[in-house]
This record gives sequence, C-alpha cells and structure tokens, in this order.
Amino acid sequence: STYVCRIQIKGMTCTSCSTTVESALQAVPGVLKARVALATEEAEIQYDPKVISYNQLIEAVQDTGFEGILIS
Ligand code: 9UX
Repeated sequence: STYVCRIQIKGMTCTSCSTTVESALQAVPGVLKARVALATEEAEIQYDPKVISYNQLIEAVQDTGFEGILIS
C-alpha cells in the first residue's frame, strides 16, 4: 500500500529550486512519486510507509536547504 502526504516548502524562489527539491525527493528510497509546485510552495509525495516515514521525507527536504513543514 502507499500513502500520500503534502509538505509545505519555504524558501523556493525559482523553478530550479523546486526542481532540486523534486529530484531529491524522487531519489529517496520508498518514494514512488513526488511533485513540487513552486506557486503553491507544496510537495505532494506518494510513498511506501514500510520504507520511509513522513518525518524522513521532511528531513529529505531539509537536506536540500529548504524548510519543509508537514501539512497533511
Ligand atoms: Mo536560482 Mo532558486 O539561484 O534558489 S535555484 S533562485
């Protein structure tokens, strides 16, 4: 089974920023799909909760240098 979560991302100012975060999330084991929208400052991530937790997803966002906040 898979879960979907959203993470608010602060500090992105250009599409290169959002692509950086999106690519980083897509490379994380357990992530099936990740989209990052610059306009809404949100990531939507489909993931396998047996492999990764949403706290670890937020950490993956923080590792790119942007601030990630769980919203749902
Ligand atoms: Mo361009 Mo986004 O330097 O930080 S990648 S603004």
